[in-house]
Amino acid sequence: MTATQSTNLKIPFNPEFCSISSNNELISNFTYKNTIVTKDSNDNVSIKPIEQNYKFKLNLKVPKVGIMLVGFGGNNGSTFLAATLANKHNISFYNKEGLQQPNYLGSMTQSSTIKLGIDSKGNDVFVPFNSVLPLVNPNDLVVTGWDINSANLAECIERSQVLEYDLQTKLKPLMKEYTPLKSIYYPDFIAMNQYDRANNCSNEIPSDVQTGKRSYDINNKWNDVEKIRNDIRTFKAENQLDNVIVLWTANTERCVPIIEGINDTKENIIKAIKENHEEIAPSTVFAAAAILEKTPYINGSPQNTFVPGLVELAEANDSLIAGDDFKSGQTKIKSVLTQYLVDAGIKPLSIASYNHLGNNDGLNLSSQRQFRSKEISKSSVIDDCIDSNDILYPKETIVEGGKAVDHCIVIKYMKAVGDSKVAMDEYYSELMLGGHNRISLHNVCEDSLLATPLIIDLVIMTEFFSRLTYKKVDENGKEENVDSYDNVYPVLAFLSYWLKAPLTRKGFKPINSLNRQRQALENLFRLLIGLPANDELRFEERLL
Ligand code: NAI
Ligand code: DG6
Repeated sequence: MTATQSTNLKIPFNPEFCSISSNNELISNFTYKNTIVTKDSNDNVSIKPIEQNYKFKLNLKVPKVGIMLVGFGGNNGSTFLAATLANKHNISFYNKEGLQQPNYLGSMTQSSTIKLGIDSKGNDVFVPFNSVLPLVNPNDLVVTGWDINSANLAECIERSQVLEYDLQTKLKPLMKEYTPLKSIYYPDFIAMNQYDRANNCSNEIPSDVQTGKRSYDINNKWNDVEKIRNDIRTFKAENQLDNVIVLWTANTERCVPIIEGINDTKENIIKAIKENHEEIAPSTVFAAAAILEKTPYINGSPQNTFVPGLVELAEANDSLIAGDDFKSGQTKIKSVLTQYLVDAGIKPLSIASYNHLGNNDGLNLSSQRQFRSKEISKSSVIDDCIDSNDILYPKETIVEGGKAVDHCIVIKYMKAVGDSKVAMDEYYSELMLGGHNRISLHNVCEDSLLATPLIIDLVIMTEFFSRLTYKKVDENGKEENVDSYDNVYPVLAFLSYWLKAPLTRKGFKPINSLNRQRQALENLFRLLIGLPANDELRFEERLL
């Protein structure tokens, strides 16, 4: 089978399991197989294989997509716009090594490959990730966003000190045309050291004539939701967009307590917004507005925006959400390294993670309550790995509330290093017969250049999931819903690869291990073109 000209598929699909509908949709049949494992009180294991047939439908038409970044003028927000413009306009630039071409290194969708199969000699054949199924090209994204600070985006790239000087100079004429939309500022949620930035807020009250001090209305929160909803609708209409995605890359907020009657159900959270409850944060306002507009909302920061009431609201509105906290440098390595150690049967005893950074994110995190949000999300990333091995970590040896691994997170603000965050980690593990292994890492994470490609991937994959629908089919081939397909479940746990503390469906534990997260994405793409899940058996080589 070859890719036909009537579709925009570059890679052929397997016609045994797939077909193209008259509406240019890829229809794929797949049998999902798993095993139910039970253990009795004597630890005897029994297994029961299970199967479920599914029919997937993917709209192959790539829509025109807009992205609205909350925190547009920050290091990530401005680097995101810069990257898409530099690539779109093919802006090359000089650094001390010579002429550089724009690229999307660090973006899995743009710069990585998937194993498709083998050649006639049995050797692996890889194809670009973004060639398997039609995905939005990041160059085509229409970009805007909100910021509490009014600097235009040319000023922002200068302030953030992320990009090479020559690239900044070449981008500035394009970037000065972008000015952030007014945002919402409730001072209690981000560090007080951000107060001076807040000069672009729709909830600002005219300043005190005597002190000149700015103040903000925190008692009109439903009005704030309506303002954000209106911004989304206006952006969509003015740019004739098919889809808009809202992504929070603003300062880390403090976490909110989960309070019965306030943020525990969809009805209560709407009521709490309308009653201006003090635990309604700006990120709650943005998320609620996006969900009510049925606009996907992604949380790139660690605060617990997705309280149960907001998740319920997303479920009720069938609106996609994903979070929390971009998984960029230190944490990505941690999830890979810990998995290596534990899967090798080596027992990590302690992980000490220190960082210092000198950007505005670091300044905000120098405040205890905002640091605490980050500490929680950074701490959770080894949980599934530890849970997976009860030879190393027998459940009965972990005292209630205790931790299997001593894991500490330290973040310090050091202005001098700017966006070049320094991450130092020590992994101390137990080896055979009382031996010990100490691995020390010194990792300079150019923070925004690592995080921005993740934003690109999150947006592109969220758009992809908004085109994917499915239905169940019984063993006799009878479809669950004859006339319709369902949207994927609103909490997009498929995006866990890019997130430190993946939000999951209630009752399910998150998957943190990077390889498992990536495998899920690869296999989903494969099944949609009618290929089996990848395995590494290589019988061509290993069996005669
Ligand atoms: P930044 O401090 O440079 O940018 C944040 C921007 O948000 C600022 O321009 C600020 O004025 C704005 N802001 C604050 N409150 C706002 C509100 N209510 N509405 C609109 N704008 C608001 O920070 P950076 O480096 O861009 O990071 C952004 C977020 O992403 C932080 O929460 C950070 O913890 C998170 N993050 C960053 C990673 C990275 O590697 N850069 C990785 C993981 C998460
Ligand atoms: C200090 O850790 C600042 C943070 O915002 C991080 O830079 C960010 O969360 C990225 O962390 P990591 O662990 O994924 O590199």
